[in-house]
Amino acid sequence: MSATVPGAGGARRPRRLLVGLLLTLTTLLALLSGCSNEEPALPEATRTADGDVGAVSTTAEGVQEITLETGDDYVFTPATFTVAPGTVRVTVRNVAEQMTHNFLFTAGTGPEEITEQIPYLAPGETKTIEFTVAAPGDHPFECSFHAALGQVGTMTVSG
Ligand SMILES: [Cu+2]
Repeated sequence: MSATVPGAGGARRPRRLLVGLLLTLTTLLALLSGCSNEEPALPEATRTADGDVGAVSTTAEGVQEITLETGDDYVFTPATFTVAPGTVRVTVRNVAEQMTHNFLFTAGTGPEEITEQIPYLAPGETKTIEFTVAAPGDHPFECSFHAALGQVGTMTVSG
């Protein structure tokens, strides 16, 4: 009779240990996956963009213009901007001393296909593309060389 009491207590203790271990493992896994998820999504720009970077302006002909900047990092500045349906002229300036980038709209992600792109933007180069958008919504873009490192952005076309 009395032998079953310590027996039951002894069986409970390992189970508590196991639960504790599982909780620790779960917490560790959550921390680890949280880190690896956040790192590419929040790259830090190592430079300060000029005043003419990032603002959408409209020419007398109604063309919407914007200049993005990139450098020796994995960031477009700005990474997000909004235009209205119509003609858009995107200039990308690479102020890097070492890094080559490119600029293209991520295939199959936006509400319409934009095939205009800057396939290669060497350090110090500035290139411009022009295209027309009609479909409201988010049009994701990327530097395909560094998309996995978080060099992505979104052009939103307003409705
Ligand atoms: Cu890049």
